[in-house]
Amino acid sequence: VYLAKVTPFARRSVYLPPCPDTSPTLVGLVMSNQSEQVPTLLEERFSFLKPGGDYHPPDCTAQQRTAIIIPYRDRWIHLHILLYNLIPFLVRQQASFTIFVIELALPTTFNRALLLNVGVLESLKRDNYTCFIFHDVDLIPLDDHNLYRCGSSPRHLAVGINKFRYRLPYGTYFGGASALSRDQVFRINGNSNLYFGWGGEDDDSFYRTRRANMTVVRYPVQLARYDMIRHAPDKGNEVNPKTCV
Ligand code: UDH
Repeated sequence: VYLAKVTPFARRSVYLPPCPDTSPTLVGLVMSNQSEQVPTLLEERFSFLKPGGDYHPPDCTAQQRTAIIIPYRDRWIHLHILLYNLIPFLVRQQASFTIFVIELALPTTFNRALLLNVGVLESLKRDNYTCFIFHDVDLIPLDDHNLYRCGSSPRHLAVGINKFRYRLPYGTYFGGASALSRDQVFRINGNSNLYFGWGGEDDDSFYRTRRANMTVVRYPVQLARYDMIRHAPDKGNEVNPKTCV
C-alpha cells in the first residue's frame, strides 16, 4: 500500500516555527508534465522523501499532517506522472504529507469509495493524520495556490478539469479530488462501500456531507484547475447501472 518500505515515522526533536499561512515558495500556474520518461526520473528526483514516502518541510512545522489517498488499479503510468507533478506541488505548499496508494486486486469490480475508506483507516494506523486528500490517479493539479489543506468545511478541489473545459460539470460534483479533515470524514461516516463500478459514489459522498449539516466549499475555478490524463474506460470498472449521473 505504501510507496516505499514502511518504517516507523521518526518524529523530529528540533523545534521549528510554524509554517506561514502562505508558503513563500508558491509559483502559481504551471503546465503538467505528462512525459513517458517520468517513471525513470522519480527515484532520483525525490530521494529527499523519507522511507514510507513521508515529507516534512525542512525549516518549519506544517499545521496539518496530510494523507494523500489514491484509489488505484492498473494505472501504472498515470501513477508515475501524478507523483512526478504532485510531489513538487505539495513541497512548494510546505505540506507535511504521506502518499498512500490503495490498490484493489482483480477480479473485483472497482470500488473507488471503498478504497478511500481503506486508505483512511490504514493511514491512521501509521500516524495521526489530520487532513485527508482523496485523489484520483489521473488528475494533475496545475496551480499551487490550490492549497491541499483541510478547513472548517469539506472542500471539493477538482473544480475545473480540462475534460470539462475547466468548468464544474454540475453543481453537486464532488469527484476527482477533495479535502476532508479527520473529524469531517468520521462525521459523514466515511464514504459508501456499496458503489461497485463507475459513478455515483462521489455524489453519495456529497449528500453525506449535507446530511451531516456541512457545506462543501470550493476554491475559485481559476486556481482549482486540473489536467486529466486521457484514458480509455477501464476493464472491471463498467458504469454502475444503478447510478443516475
Ligand atoms: N481507478 C483506477 N483503476 C481503474 C478504475 C479507476 O485506478 O481501473 C481510479 C483512478 O484513481 C481513477 C479513479 O479511480 O482516476 C476514477 O476513475 P476514472 O478515472 O475512470 O473516472 P473518470 O476519469 O472520472 O471518468 C471523471 C468524471 C466523473 C464524473 C462524475 C460522476 N459522478
